[in-house]
Amino acid sequence: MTSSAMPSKPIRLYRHALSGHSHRVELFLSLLRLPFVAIDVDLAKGAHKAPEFLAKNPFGQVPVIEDGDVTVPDSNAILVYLASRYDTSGRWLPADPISAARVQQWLAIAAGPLANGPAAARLVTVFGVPLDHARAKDVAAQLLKTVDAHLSGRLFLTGDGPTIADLALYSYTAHAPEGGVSLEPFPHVRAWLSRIEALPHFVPMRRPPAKAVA
Ligand SMILES: N[C@@H](CCC(=O)N[C@@H](CS)C(=O)NCC(=O)O)C(=O)O
Repeated sequence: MTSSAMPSKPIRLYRHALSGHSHRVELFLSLLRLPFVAIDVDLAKGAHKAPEFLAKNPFGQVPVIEDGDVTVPDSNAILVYLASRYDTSGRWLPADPISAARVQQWLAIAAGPLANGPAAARLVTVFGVPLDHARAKDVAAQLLKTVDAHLSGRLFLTGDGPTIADLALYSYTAHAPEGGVSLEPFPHVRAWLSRIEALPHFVPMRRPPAKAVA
C-alpha cells in the first residue's frame, strides 16, 4: 500500500470524548486535515465489550479507526498508520533509522509510564476506577521529571520538529492535573505543551465536568 494525500471517504474514528488515547488520534487527524467522522462508544454502558465492537478490536478498547476496508485498533498503531499512509512530508514519522527509533522509544513510554502514571491517576479521579492513586501519581511525577529534563534545550521530544511521539505524549500530560498530578514543577513540559497547542489545526481534548475531578 502506498502513501496518498487523502482517504477516498471519511475515516471512522471510534472514540470516547474524555479518552486521551482517543484524543491523540483525533488531534493527528486534525493536524493532517484528514476527513473523519467521530463515533462515540458508550464505555459506561459496555458498548466496547459488545460483539460488534470486539470484532473491530478484540481487546475491547477505544480508539479504533476504519479507513475504507482497513481497521486499525490501538492509538499508537493508528498514529503510525496515519503517518505512513497520509503524511507525504514524512516529518511526523521520520524514516531514518535513528529518528524512527527515537519515535518508537516515546511510543513505548506512552504505552508504559504515561498510561500507568498520569492516565491511571485520572482514571481514579475522573472515572472512579479503583486503581492505586498514590502509585499512579508517583509514576507520573517520575515520568514528568524525566521528560522535563529531556525537554530542556529541545523544542520537541525527538528534536526541532513535532512527530507522532509528541502527539502520543501530549493528551495525558496536558490533562494530568485532572488526576491530581501538578505540572507546576515542570516548566519545560509546560512550554512543550504550549508549542503543541500552537500547531495549526490543533484541537483540544474535552475537559470533564468540574464535579468529576477530585
Ligand atoms: N493501548 C491502547 C489503550 C487504549 C485504552 O486504554 N482505552 C481505554 C479508554 S482511554 C478503554 O477503552 N478502556 C476500556 C477498557 O479497557 O475496558 C491504545 O493505545 O489505544
